[in-house]
Amino acid sequence: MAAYDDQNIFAKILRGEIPNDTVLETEHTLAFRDIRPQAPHHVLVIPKGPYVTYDHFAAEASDVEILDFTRAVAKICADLGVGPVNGGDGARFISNAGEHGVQEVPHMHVHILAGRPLGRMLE
Ligand code: D5M
Repeated sequence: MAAYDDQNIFAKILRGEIPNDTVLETEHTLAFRDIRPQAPHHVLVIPKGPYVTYDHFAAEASDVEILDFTRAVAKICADLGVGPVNGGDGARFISNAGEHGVQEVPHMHVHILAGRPLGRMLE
């Protein structure tokens, strides 16, 4: 596992050094709109802690951080009206990790994409 690089762009957003279009902020989680949206709704959800990838977060974050993160995802889907559990049309959740996952920003994040049919990703 590569060490966490606190100069990555999401770390700068968390420190308030770079502006962001916040959708939701909780004690342990921040969500903001992606700067290069691939769908009408494209939100990035990040833990505030220094985790590089999804598996790093899942292995090392506290139960409280993980619950806060997952409930933030649920709230964003509900607020956007896209979560099928609330009658929405659906969404896709993606977390790119590492070199083969083509992760650009080395701070754990989940993309929420919604607002249009997204097509099949896996055959
Ligand atoms: O993708 C990282 C994502 O982060 C990519 O969709 C662009 C987005 N990005 C990069 N810089 C910013 C800022 N400053 N605000 C909002 N969104 C940003 P991945 O390949 O999953 O690492």
